[in-house]
Amino acid sequence: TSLYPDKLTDDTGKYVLLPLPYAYDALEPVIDTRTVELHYNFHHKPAVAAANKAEDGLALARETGDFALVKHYEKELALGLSSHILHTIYWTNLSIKGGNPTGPLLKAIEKNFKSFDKFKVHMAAATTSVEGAGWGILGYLPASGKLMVLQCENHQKLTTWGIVPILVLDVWEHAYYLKYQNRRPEYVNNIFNIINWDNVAARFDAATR
Ligand code: MN3
Repeated sequence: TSLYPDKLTDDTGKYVLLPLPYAYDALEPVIDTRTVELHYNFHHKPAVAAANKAEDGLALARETGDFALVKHYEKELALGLSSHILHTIYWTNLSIKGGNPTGPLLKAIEKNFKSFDKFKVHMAAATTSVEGAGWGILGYLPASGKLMVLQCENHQKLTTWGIVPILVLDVWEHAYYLKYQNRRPEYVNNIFNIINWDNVAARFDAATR
């Protein structure tokens, strides 16, 4: 894991779907096997294809000079690529081992949120109250040197340009509905038990290096 720990593209620049870092059932019982299987194959995977298709469409537009569909492809690219980036972080953010942050990441959380518990309440409240489908995001903004909690609607709205997301919690219904139905707060509360804080710390380390 180096500066940006996620491999989003292959050597030709095409976006690629990495294998999940664990088996479909590895997050049981917090996230059930079927949800992970559906989430990965029918939500993350098509986003990768959509991002590639959008880039192809834009390349063709540049070639032909016909930009009639430019708005369509720019929107598809923002949606597909943001989905690919966030899902790639989400999978690696999770591990059934769970735990708590330590070291420089813990220090930064305490500096920005007073305590880990206060951060957790803030992150859970922001994530639970995302309007519709979206994400709760902990990110680092190099320009201010601060960790921040963000809400993200869909995959691409309400972002803060330049922030480096280091912990992302998926609250699209596909991420929890089979097991939790409308009980989003229960899913959000339980997911804190399976955070891979070593992964979050590696991302924090890379972002602040
Ligand atoms: Mn999702």
